[in-house]
Amino acid sequence: MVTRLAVCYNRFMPANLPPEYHKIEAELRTARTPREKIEIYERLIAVIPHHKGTDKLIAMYRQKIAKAREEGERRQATAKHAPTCKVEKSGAGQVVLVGPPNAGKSSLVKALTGANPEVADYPFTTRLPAPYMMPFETVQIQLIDTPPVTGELMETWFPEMVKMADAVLLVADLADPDTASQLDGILRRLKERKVDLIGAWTDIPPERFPFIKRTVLAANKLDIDGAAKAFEDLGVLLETPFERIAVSAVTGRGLEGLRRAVFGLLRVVRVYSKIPGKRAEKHSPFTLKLGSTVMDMARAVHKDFSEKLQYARVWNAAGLDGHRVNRDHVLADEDVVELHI
Ligand SMILES: Nc1nc2c(ncn2[C@@H]2O[C@H](COP(=O)(O)OP(=O)(O)O)[C@@H](O)[C@H]2O)c(=O)[nH]1
Ligand SMILES: [Mg+2]
Repeated sequence: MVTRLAVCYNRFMPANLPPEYHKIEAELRTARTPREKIEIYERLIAVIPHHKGTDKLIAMYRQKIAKAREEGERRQATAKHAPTCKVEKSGAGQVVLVGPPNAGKSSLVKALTGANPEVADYPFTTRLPAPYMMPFETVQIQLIDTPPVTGELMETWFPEMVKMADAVLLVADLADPDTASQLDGILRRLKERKVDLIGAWTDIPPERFPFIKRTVLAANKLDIDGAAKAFEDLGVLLETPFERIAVSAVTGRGLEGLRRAVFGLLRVVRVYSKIPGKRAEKHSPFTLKLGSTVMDMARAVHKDFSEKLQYARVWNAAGLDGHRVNRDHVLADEDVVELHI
């Protein structure tokens, strides 16, 4: 067996592989699960210099990845308890990060939430989904940091978790020239598993909910040389047109815009309730679905309120200044509402 392997490797092995290659390759000896093997094959492909002399070697690893993936799927299908990863929702909405290894998902979560997820410059540091709360003005949005995925390497629970989330934050790596094709691979794989990621302002036909997820693309590592050009190219190369926001988890550039875009994905309005004769409580809004009415708000406040509701008064930046509105008046983001029973 050992000799056969050696022969096989020699046949494809170009002479000038970098030292990391051999270090990573040595890890194969201890890899047990298909997932562990795929991780190592992907890392090997990443360090192999791409040129004519290495084509065969890369092709061989791609074949091995495909094989290991089939093996993994077979094992999961026959496993008694397939792993699930359900994250309890909290805050104004749940947004799951999706992206290839090393794109900076954990770094972004850290920069956006102030929390401390594990960050490392080697891929696959994050192994399980982990929720963190991101403050945005007066609300908190739940961000889920996730293990990296690729078109080849996606655990069966991953698409299920995306299905449960309210929206997706896709992360691209401006330092990686292959990032667009990596993202396309991820999108394709999700589609195979019946999850479609779409641009933020596309309408979702109600009968297909919840397998279509509004998505914004954070193109990370804006601080590196050539990032502006890479950002432009990404717009051309990506098959699906998402709203793209260039950010740097390191310098913090673009993060305010990203927070707002993530909030926009949720399609909710924040409304502040006001007691007659008192000032509005501007720090703890009710978050309601976009299109909600005064009556919906009354229901959210208290069941009794909705039964007895007569009218409401609304204050907002658009010019309502305590105007009287009826029960089916549609509320806007940041309206201050006084319910009258
Ligand atoms: N230059 C630069 N490096 C970054 C940025 N964000 C993350 N990184 C680096 O990219 C590597 C991977 O980051 P990590 O957050 O662990 O990526 P993940 O695998 O997607 O969670 C680490 O070495 C980070 O320090 C960024 O905005 N700029
Ligand atoms: Mg990570």
